[in-house]
Amino acid sequence: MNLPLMTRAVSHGDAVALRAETGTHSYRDLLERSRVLAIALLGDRDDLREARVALLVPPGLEYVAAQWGTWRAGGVTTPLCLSATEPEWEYSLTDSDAEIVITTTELAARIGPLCQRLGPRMLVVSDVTTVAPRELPDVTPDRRAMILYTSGTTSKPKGVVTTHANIQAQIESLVAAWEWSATDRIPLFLPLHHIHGIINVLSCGLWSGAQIETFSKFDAPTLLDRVRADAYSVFMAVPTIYVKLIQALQSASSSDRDAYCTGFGRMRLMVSGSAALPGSVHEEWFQLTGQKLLERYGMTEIGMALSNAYRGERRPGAVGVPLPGVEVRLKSESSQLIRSENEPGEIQVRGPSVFGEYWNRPEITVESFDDGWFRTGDMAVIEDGYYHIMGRLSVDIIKSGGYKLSALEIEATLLEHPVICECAVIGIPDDTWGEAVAAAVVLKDGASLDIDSLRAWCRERQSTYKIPKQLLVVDALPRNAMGKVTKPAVRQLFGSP
Ligand code: MLC
Ligand code: AMP
Repeated sequence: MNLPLMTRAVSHGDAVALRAETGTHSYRDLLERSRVLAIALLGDRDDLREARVALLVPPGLEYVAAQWGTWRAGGVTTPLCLSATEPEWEYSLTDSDAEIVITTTELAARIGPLCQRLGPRMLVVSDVTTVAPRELPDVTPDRRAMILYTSGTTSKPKGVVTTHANIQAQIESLVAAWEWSATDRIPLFLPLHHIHGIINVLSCGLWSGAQIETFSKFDAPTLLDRVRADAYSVFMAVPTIYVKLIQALQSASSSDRDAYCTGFGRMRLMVSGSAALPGSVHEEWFQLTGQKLLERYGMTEIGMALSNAYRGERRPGAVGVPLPGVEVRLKSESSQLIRSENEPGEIQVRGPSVFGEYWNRPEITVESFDDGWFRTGDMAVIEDGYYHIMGRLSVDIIKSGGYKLSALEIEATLLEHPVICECAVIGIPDDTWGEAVAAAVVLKDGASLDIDSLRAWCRERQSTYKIPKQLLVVDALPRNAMGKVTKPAVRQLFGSP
């Protein structure tokens, strides 16, 4: 066993790794279950040699067994969104050319027909109980480990490929900066097809020998009861979750609120990231709980890059300084290196945690790097030594509830609607979601469309967070002299700045 995540698990032994409604599981359990699954995945092969293995498994023992089992067998995990629609799963399975789909008894009925149609073998975790012992392959750090799908400035999501070495660098940087230890206890309610849940919570926790309590989804009342019981020392969430928790605290009785806030106040670290944390939320959280949220900045392609200080200043509205092992620079629009404060530029990142390629997209990969530095597409400025995120270079990227969405992908779906002939999708500011999806559409002659019927139609095709929350039917979309839709003018149609 040569992957550090697993060799470290050996030393954590009988310590509790996972806690769930169904019981607790030690590090030894994770190793045993992943060993058995690795052997089942291998069948008569000696090494999966980077075959893609899609995971459709809820958070918990079976997820870790599937992830570690794939890695130990030499495969590449492609975690799928549990709430995605069939067309979205089909896209990920086809694009990654998945050979195997690991799932659970409950989810097998939903993904089974797709596997039959597309060809990958389906493996139900609980069906694998005993296997004949055998050697597992040597998996070197330079090998591909994971493909995460991320939306961007192309219509369809791209697969971000990280190696075991990238993942290790991402973990080690955060473990050092935020002082993770085996005494930590953290809740995991974020989805496990994105880096925030997979690396920052699950992998950092397991690397450190900590205890992770898994939930099938975010549910404020359940979580608050556990916080009141002092179940956690560390907490990580997207801004939307802090907004929802503030709403829940405000509607609780004053004695319950005091007990929950005391629980939050006793944690050693609370982190926010994946989207901008409004200063007002930072302040309100501090007033309620006495906790200064630590905001950090990251991206699927690079892991985490910038962070406020664990032991120093946590400045509202800022994302701090480069994390250990990460190099960050700003480049101006005219491609000049920015060397002074208060001058905005694009964030570019270099280091061992940065991914190497988009899956099967060599040209986009090349375009995404500037002399070895990854071009994030995010603009920032340094003020008094701390980076501040100013926004994104592309108007076509929307961040909603911490999910990155492509306006172009949503537009492509809307154009399949029988009465829509033109459309423009933008993100508009939203107090809960950060940004909400809004669509301006031109309809076919004599047709009509309302938001509820559009949402119902979209539900068959796209995950809920991609579905427009606002709809505006217009006679024509605003266009420039070249005939291109002008998104700033579309924003004005929605009364958005
Ligand atoms: C859900 N709803 C939305 C929405 N998402 N409405 C508008 N905008 C959105 N984005 C609606 C649903 O349609 C539904 O409405 C209702 O809200 C409840 O849906 P839900 O799915 O049950 O919501 P909930 O479980 O409360 O989800 C909220 C959330 C979730 C914040 C827990 O969005 C989440 O887990 N976000 C985190 C995503 C994440 O991990 N991102 C990290 C990416 S990595 P109705 O009408 O049907 O009731 C990354 C790098 C980095 O960014 O730096 O970390
Ligand atoms: P994803 O592609 O889903 O990994 O999302 C990464 C993007 O989330 C980044 O490129 C940023 O635009 C955004 N992001 C992450 N953290 C922050 C933050 N603290 N503040 C503002 N934006 C953030």
